[in-house]
Amino acid sequence: MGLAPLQRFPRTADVADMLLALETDGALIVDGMFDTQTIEVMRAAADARAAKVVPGSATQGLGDDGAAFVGANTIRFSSLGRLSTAYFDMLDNPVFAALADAVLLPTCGSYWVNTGQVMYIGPGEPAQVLHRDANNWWEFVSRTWPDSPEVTLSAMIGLEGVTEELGATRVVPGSHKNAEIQRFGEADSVPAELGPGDALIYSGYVFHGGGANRTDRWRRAMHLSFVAGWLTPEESSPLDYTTDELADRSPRVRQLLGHKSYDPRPHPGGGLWLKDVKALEDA
Ligand SMILES: O=C(O)CCC(=O)C(=O)O
Repeated sequence: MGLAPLQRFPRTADVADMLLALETDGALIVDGMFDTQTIEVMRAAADARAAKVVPGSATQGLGDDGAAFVGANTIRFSSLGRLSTAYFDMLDNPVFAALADAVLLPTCGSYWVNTGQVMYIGPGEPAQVLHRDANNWWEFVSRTWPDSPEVTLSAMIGLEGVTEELGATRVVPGSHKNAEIQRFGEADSVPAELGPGDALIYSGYVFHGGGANRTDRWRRAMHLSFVAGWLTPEESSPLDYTTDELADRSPRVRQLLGHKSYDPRPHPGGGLWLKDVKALEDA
């Protein structure tokens, strides 16, 4: 008997029900989380940039292993707000905000963008190794596992219809609770098929990975993730924009892109990411 698919919710569903699915399975799908127009604009901008990116040119900064992780026939790039303001609208998405607040704010005063990254998987690309995103912060996870609190929350967003055959992200339901740091195989996983604007939301501890692309087309999707404000994000997004360029953006977008300082409250500790010993917004 096959594994049950991930639970799906409309974007209007009760956030408490979505959080229950995240707690149970480590992942869920929100149908229509992003509106069609935003996705179309983002996809057009991503397509234009993708045409100039050499497949396989990304690395995770870890030599051969890093290159294999990101894929030899996969196109990846970030700095998405430089391509389209649709990216800023995506950062302000109210459903993702509600989920991220509930999951991350118990362990931090605020969180910021970990990475906003286009991930176009090319024809014939094999499946990516199943992994946990939170292992980016291994020094923390290895010292706290299996009681590690969530420090990161991710979304994989369809920029078009993404089927299993096209390389839908594969998720091992329930693996965020696996006390052993254990490897899983494809047979343990289910594909997170997405329509345009649907989002797979997943825990930093759930095993997942890009699926094999068994078609002759590119899989067009993008990843957006947040990380606790006291951890270093994967991408240096704050360097992409000047403070002036973000002046008209919402306080949330400025915070997410590192143009506000980190206030630990209600947790103890001092401010971080300051300038002249003052909050950036007051400096
Ligand atoms: O492309 C995908 O579906 C997943 C990619 C991923 O999980 C990653 O690179 O960390």
